Amino acid sequence: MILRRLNARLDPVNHDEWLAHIDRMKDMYPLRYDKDVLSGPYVIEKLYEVTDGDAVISTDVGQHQMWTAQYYKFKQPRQLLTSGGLGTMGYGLGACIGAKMGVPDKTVINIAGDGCFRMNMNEIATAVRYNIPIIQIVLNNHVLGMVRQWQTLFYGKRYSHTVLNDKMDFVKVAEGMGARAYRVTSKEELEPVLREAIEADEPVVIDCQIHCDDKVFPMVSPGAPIEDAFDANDLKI
Ligand SMILES: Cc1ncc(C[n+]2csc(CCOP(=O)(O)OP(=O)(O)O)c2C)c(N)n1
Ligand SMILES: [Mg+2]
Repeated sequence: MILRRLNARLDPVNHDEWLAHIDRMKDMYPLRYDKDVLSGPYVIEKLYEVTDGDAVISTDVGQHQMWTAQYYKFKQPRQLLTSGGLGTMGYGLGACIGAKMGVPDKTVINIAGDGCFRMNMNEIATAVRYNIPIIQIVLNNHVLGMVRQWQTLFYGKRYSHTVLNDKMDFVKVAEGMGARAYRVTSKEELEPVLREAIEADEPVVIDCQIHCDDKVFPMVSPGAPIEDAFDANDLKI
């Protein structure tokens, strides 16, 4: 368990001590992911790189939201628009369009999962109608990944209502609404597509195909205290 053995002797009001502690923790438990394949963390890190960390980012709710918070190193207040623990699937695209209206000179991007994008993707038509050049990235794992992760780890892999195995083609749907659209299936394809999207003066949808069993760590078991956060090493998976 990550936190329990480290928190014990910290002075609750000594901020320097806590910041040093956080640095120690980051050294001991760096965020890790498989660098060989296209993944949510890879997309977010590349996005950070090509936008110089200056984009305004909105998210929906799920694993993609956690990866965004973990891997995009936000520099300014109000640079991340997310519904946080309220968990409002479908929030991101409308927030993104609104943000772009507010800061038209900035690159404004919504990071959604495929489940969340299904909830309000019709708003791409709104962005096209008013020519609001937002970027919509869909981290498409073909599952309700956040719920699937729990079903995998705590519910014996009983995948109830979390597999989105329909024939949805987000590229065709986006093009049908008049947006420019790309599908990205490998790491190599990502960067040029991101650069084209940032240069484009029109709404863009990017469908990034990632694996259905990628997970977000660290996490906390149902009912457990935050001190019992664990990561993949604790599970030996
Ligand atoms: C309206 C609503 N329904 C259900 C949930 C529970 N929920 C939280 S995350 C999630 C999965 C989201 O799936 P997706 O958008 O594909 O994101 P992923 O976790 O795969 O990145 C669900 C169903 C919720 N937060 N809001
Ligand atoms: Mg998903």
